[in-house]
Amino acid sequence: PRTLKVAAAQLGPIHLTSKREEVVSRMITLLRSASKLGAQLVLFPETAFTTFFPRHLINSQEELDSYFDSTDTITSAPNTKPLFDEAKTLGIDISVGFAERTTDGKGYNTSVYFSAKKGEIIAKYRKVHLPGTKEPFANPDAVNQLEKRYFEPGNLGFTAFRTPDLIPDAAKKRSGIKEHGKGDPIMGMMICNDRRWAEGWRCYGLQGVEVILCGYNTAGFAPDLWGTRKPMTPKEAERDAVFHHKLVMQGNSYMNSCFSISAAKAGMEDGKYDLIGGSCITTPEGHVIAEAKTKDDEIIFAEIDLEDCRQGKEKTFDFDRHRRVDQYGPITVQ
Ligand code: CDT
Repeated sequence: PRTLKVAAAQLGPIHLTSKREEVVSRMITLLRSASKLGAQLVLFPETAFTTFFPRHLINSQEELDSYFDSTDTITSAPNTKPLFDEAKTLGIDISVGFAERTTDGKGYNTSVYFSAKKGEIIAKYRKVHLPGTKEPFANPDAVNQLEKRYFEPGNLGFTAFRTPDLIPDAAKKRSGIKEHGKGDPIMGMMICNDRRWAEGWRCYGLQGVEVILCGYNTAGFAPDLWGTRKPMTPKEAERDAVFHHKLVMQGNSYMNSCFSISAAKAGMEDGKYDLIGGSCITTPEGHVIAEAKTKDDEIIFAEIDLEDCRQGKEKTFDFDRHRRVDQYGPITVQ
């Protein structure tokens, strides 16, 4: 077996007024709980260090900038470094989302993968599918999602990467996945809304992905944003939002024969904006094997065997034998 102990670190609400130090200290507490379970990899949510600020119209550049970080300094800045230091100390790889500001002033909704053994970021992903609008809705009670205002669409593609140092060499030799080389895990990151789009999953699937990592902030009730067949109460809408979250994680894991780990920022942020929970771990057969019980800080943990990806990759979804690309042209035409 190629066994991996993995966890999603769900975060409860973070507010506009929350202090970074407090958030990072909560994240470190979660990391320590995961460590006690033996976790080798912990996934944190989208924009994990702050409230989900794109719901607000922020006109002050200074305030807006306070929600952004640079990839160059995320592991060394005083208010984020302690998380990466702790990961290194505990020997746990982490993947974490944050709003990224580049040196030329562009904004991206980004997540990085930090290797504990290497002590550095080894992969970066920028969210491709940015939901919502550029301008706020006229309805003052609407929940806005101004990601198109604050972020550029991601430009790094869906690039799978190998994570070194997680699987013992002996187990790797027995892996037998010829086309995937030595047997180090093949991972891919996506962020929130991306999980609803089959195309990103398939791009990863085609690279032999074994574990998808997806952090999210998903509004439980946002009738101006969500398309629903009939009006729903906030409770019904939230139930539906959790259903659709799990539906896409389970369905796409199955169709691409991979595990998936999803981590929510959950609960009532900024006084009145409720985010769903539902962080979970799914198998290549599409089953949920671990799931959040709360909408607060919580570790969702599972021991997985990457060899379980083989059944699907070599049979039902053996792409080399069964895909029919000559029929798929419309997918990439505007
Ligand atoms: N953060 C994020 O991408 N949230 C979206 C909300 C949907 S807006 C229509 C999501 O897909 O969960």
